[in-house]
Amino acid sequence: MKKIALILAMITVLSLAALPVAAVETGKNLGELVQTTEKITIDGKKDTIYDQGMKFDCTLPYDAAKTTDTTIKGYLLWDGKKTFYAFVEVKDKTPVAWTEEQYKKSPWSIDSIELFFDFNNDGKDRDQYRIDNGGKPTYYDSSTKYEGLDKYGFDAWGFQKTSDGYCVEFKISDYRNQVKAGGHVGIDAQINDMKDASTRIVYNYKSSQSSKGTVTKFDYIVLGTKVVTNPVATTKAAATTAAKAATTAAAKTADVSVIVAAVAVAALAGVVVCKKKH
Ligand SMILES: [Ca+2]
Ligand SMILES: [Ca+2]
Repeated sequence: MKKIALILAMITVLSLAALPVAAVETGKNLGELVQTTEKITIDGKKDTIYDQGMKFDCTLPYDAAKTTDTTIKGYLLWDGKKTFYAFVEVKDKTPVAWTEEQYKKSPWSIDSIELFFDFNNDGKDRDQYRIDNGGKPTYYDSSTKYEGLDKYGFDAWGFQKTSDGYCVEFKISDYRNQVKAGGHVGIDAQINDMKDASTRIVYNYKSSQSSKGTVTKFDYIVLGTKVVTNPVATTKAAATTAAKAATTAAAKTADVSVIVAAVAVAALAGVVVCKKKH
């Protein structure tokens, strides 16, 4: 019996050794990222399609002793080829004025949002994209880049101030490693929330790995094949036409069921019109 157990153990070891070496990966699967071919305008305003994208937050304090009530709502999509779109709405109760001096010296010490990508999720290279509350983009690898950002995949950026904060929008492409459906991309996000010109509070994406910008701890998204599109808008004119046609049909037949249907259609049209006005 002992011999049989030993042989079985040896077979197990041999079959494990024969398995292909899995690619080195970090983090936890955050789910599939949906794709879209809808036109997205990079202007700091939220395109409707973002509602169907992956949502992300920044609710993990980098330093538990330093907390903030600044919050974000983030949305992420990709185009099925090579480009990622992100829109982030920031509610910042402590806006600190943008200055050229700070921008040149320490652009992370300005109210701003950062996105981190590891395009092939190998835990080696980290791409860090930032848009600040002056609407200025910067990129960081081992030093801050202010110009020629498209060389680092930062294709376009958008910004707008709002009554209670600001919004930023990123268009980022896979300049470093080619991405494709089914591929894994490591991600993180960060708020730099200034309380005054020199006090910075940092929050990161609340992920299980708590990477806080450390590439080896990024969680990852799976680039999905599901395509999302904007819902087809029902126009007021179309609804009115449908209601009229139904009413005419009802008048001709004097059929009670058709009249009921016509009333229902008219009511529906009213609902549609009300919804459109919101
Ligand atoms: Ca937009
Ligand atoms: Ca602030």
